[in-house]
Amino acid sequence: MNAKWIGLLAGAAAGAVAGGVALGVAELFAAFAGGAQASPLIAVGSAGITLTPEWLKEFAIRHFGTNDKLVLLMSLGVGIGILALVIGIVAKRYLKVGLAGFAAFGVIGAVAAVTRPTGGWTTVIPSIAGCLAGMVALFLLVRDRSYVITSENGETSTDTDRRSLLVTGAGAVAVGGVSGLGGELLLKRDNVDSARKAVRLPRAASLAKPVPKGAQIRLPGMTPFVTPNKDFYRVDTALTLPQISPRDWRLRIHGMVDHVVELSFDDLLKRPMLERDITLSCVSNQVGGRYAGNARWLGASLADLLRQAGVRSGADQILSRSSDGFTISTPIETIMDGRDALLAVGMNGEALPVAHGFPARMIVPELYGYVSATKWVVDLKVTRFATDKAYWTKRRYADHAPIKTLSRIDVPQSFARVKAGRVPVAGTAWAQHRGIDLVEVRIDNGPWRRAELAPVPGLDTWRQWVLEWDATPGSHRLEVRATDGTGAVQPSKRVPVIPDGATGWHSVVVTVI
Ligand SMILES: Nc1nc2c(c(=O)[nH]1)N[C@H]1C(S)=C(S)[C@@H](COP(=O)(O)O)O[C@H]1N2
Ligand SMILES: [Mo]
Repeated sequence: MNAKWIGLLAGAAAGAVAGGVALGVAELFAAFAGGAQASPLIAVGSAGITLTPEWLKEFAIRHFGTNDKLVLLMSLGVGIGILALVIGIVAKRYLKVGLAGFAAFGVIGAVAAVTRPTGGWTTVIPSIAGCLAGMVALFLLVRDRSYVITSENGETSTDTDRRSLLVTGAGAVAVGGVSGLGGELLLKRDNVDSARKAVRLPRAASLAKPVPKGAQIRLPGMTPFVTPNKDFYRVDTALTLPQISPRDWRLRIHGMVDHVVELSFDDLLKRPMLERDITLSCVSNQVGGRYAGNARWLGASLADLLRQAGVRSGADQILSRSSDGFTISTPIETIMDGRDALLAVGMNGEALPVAHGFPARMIVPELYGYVSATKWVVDLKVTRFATDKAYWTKRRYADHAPIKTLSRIDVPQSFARVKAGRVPVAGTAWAQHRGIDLVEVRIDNGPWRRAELAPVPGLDTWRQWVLEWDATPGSHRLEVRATDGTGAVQPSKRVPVIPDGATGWHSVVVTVI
């Protein structure tokens, strides 16, 4: 290898190591100032999520699903890695330019952190400390280590002090690694997992209706009627999960109210608890999609809380806010009209999982999550649609968004090969709070046939259905549509997710052998 290539490689390695030092040191400082949200990768990633246009977010949710955040962080990591290599190479020739590159990173990280809704001034510290450490490392790694050797006969030559370079490099790797890992460990202190396990949920004052026998259609591949917490879909803008200790949690109800109400977690647990089976779904759910889940929630009545605060006339919206600054607008009327709108603390017999809003979240039957289901909720402002907009409604999504009637074929799966003869076709349909009255299936554009409906505990959950089909060899297209409790038939017209949810009929193609 010639000297030029060695120089390039050395520069790239110096950039990578200095970049590692910067991120590691930033992580360590984040453990003391600002928390995980303030570590530059998370801060820049979160700012990225806020700034991303909704079509791209929609694309990410659709294609990466719950992994969208992992994909974002990994792309960010790779991008920063490549930039660090380039900065290192440049720094070999032009040290000042390289240092300026690191400084720019620090500024971007600091600005991203401080402009987060939860960002106080201390959140700039991790980015700045990290970038200063990275600049020192870069300087030490690329500085000139050549020295002049004069031989006995007076001739001079130059050599490089490789040993000192190696020692510096190893030292930098150690500093980056130890501070990064140490920071990670220290940040884990903030985790509320043990506080969550210690929560004793109160007994329900009003029990859920028992789930009728037969609500679950027993077929291999069938969706479970109750979604286990670990399988419940997750959609949110949080790159790191908010860690809210129940001891510190407070809910403030204010705005157009007669009295401001403040509630601690203990106050909340003392309220009469309702236990209800409610199916939640996401506006980003495509026809045939999986962004719906059904759980048994335990929570206090939101309507009672609002009555206690005294909603002033003219108010038509609750603007709820999570601890990480995400907002949701919900029509007051849907909370007060007698449905089981909950401030929930329990999900399927345990405290809410952290990913699903621990210690408290909202659940309102019939409304898509983005207009109802605020996780990590800490603030309810009684206001007007004319005054306040929420996170997604500022981004072209509708203010009023009842969940649209959808039905889905779960078995057989699309492109399945099945044996000719009697084949059960089964699936799930939902029209929360209106209920499912009819599900029909047709094969190859034939006549619609009525499926058998499984029993349900109420109108607020999804409903399973099954139809026996005499399958003949060949390729067949199966289609499904549902009719809700108001008599409205699920429309065949495909409309996109934006602004208020997708519609269309789900179909699968199967090969019968
Ligand atoms: N704090 C917070 N709450 C949130 C969101 C969010 O991004 N942040 N997303 C909403 C959306 S769009 C949906 S569909 C539901 C999803 O709830 P889950 O993740 O428990 O399934 O949460 C809602 N509540
Ligand atoms: Mo959603």
